[in-house]
Amino acid sequence: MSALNKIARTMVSDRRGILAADESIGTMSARLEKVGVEATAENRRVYRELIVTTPRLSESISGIILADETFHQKVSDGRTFPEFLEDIGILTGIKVDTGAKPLAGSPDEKITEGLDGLRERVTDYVRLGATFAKWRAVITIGEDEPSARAVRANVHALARYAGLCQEAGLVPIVEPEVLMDGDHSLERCRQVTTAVLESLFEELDLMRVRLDGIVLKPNMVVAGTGSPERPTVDEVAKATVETLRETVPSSVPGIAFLSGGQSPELATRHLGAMQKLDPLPWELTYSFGRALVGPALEAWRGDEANRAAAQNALSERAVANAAAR
Ligand code: 5MM
Repeated sequence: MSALNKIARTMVSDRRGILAADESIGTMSARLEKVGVEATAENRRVYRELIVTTPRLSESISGIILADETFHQKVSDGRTFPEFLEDIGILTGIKVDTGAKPLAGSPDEKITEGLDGLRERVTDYVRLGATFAKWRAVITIGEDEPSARAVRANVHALARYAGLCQEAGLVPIVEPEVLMDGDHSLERCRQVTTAVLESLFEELDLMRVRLDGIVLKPNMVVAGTGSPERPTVDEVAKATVETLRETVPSSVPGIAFLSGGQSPELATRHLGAMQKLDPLPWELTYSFGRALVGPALEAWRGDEANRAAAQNALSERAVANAAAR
């Protein structure tokens, strides 16, 4: 077993999942302000410390994805976040993309940037304790979207990123997110997700990315948030697993879903229903952001007196997702 494959397997096995705590400064600041907390670097640090010090977190969480700011910050006892995570048995991941920007020629679509200087940056992150990385591409569904341009540009960037990570010894989480925004049907989401994943695996192959050393982080196949369609949990589970069976080679060790704006409970129910659709050639787990930490942030609201309640809210989601697996 290669070192990359070993890390990837650790990330997705033992019923554990990956916590996405890598909100960019802008996103994290907006989320803090929404719950009445001033958006300072120190408050972002305090909030992230609350998350990582949740009791028994490592029983259900295998890895935590950090943003660059948090990666270089320290917990109260002076250890860096990567040092602290290593001590409690959780792998450190790092978000290495620099965000989704408007795509030239398609102003309503996005291309994720961050390839310039990436070889040097990933080398530094490895030296400071990272074992895996994350890059998120965003694909929009609309009347004329996604364009072939947007899909090709994004899967190309994902594959280049994945290759550079593997070269440095980091497992790349490859995240092509087909957004839930819009009034499209579940069937349309399925078609777009299929096309994006087919294109992604062609590009990963072209760039000589070792599939046994990645973790795929896709969207679930759902109807758009503005669609009148309300698919059942079983319908979403079936459409998602069928789409993945058609497109994801069995050499990929694990698939860790994003939640994409689903409620925490619904995301967990979808994950649970998929486990029953045997045989699954890969581990199916989660790498939720909002669906894991949303209730904790609401409970905390910046008040130290709410610390235990917030950590309980996170534990509850983590344990529920472990049980769903
Ligand atoms: C935690 O949010 C991540 C970073 O987003 P920004 O760079 O926009 O702040 C995000 O990439 C996240 O890891 C995934 O989208 C999954 O999160 P959800 O909330 O969809 O499960």
